[in-house]
Amino acid sequence: MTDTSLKTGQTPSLSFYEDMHPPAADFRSDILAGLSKPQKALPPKYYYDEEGSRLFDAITEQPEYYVTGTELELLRAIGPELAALAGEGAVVLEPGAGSSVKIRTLLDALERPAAFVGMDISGDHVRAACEELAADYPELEIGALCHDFTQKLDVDALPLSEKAHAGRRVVFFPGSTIGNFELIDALGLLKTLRSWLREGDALLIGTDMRKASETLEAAYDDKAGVTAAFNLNLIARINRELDGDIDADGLQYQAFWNPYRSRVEMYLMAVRDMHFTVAGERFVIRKHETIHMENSHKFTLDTFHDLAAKAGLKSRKAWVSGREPFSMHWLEPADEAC
Ligand code: AVJ
Repeated sequence: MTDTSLKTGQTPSLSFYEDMHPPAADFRSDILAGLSKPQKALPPKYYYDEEGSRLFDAITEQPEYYVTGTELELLRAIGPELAALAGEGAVVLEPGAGSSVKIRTLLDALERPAAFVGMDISGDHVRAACEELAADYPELEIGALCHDFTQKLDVDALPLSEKAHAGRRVVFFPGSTIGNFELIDALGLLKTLRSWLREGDALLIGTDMRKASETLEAAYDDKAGVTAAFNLNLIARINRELDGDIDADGLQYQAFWNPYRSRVEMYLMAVRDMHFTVAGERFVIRKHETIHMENSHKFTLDTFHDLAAKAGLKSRKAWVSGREPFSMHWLEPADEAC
């Protein structure tokens, strides 16, 4: 993209970068707490070190993992409708700003968006991602926020231009990330996102849908073993960073569809009794005992709308992919909402 407004050699810069100093995650105490539970469990947010992020990108390229490709295809297909709903000069906010291909698809679809605000718990990550975006979208006001969901956010107070503040806010939350939260926490997160919206603003959110168990179990346990490697990478990270000696060869990855809770549950199961040490603490895992790694909830249009309604959000429009069912929702604040 050419841009005549920039002097040669000048790097396109962000309109703002603000570090809200989210509470630092404590890898050591979170892992020790998880391994000490009666049902061992590890927080999925720790998957994403450098190797973990690389492995996740590789997951999205596996033929069985339909999620990313399906969502992107759907997003492209509904672009004109999104443009009509958002109107001209919209402000897009993306919490957990990650896959730049999705945000670019949205920005390209909209009619002269006024601003983009990326937010992430990692300041370095969100700053780099937004700077890259700024290089390609010189017309757009772009801000980066180091922030997490547990922190209050006053969108009115962000240092955006008057024009941007006047545009419709579109909070973009793709990837079915909402599905990784326990339902009670998903509800809390939806309430938080709802609190950023004024009347007429919207939450554009992607949610994966219920489908055949074979399809789901294959998507979360690909033949090439990338999802298994993604899970075992967290064990390697624990061994490396917390001076652990867990024998990864004694752990077997398993994904299963739990229709009663409408979610894929991911586990590492011990194939034999194992004693191990992490950060100086001793643990035992018995043969067939599991470490719960992650959940990925799947919705129907109705179950997701019911959840959204509890958060004070009503559905204006929903789209379902023609391939594997995956949905995008345009939600607006309900009048009677909190
Ligand atoms: C984080 C929602 C994109 O649940 O589909 C994929 C995470 N874990 N394979 C999902 C994941 C294993 C993924 N998302």
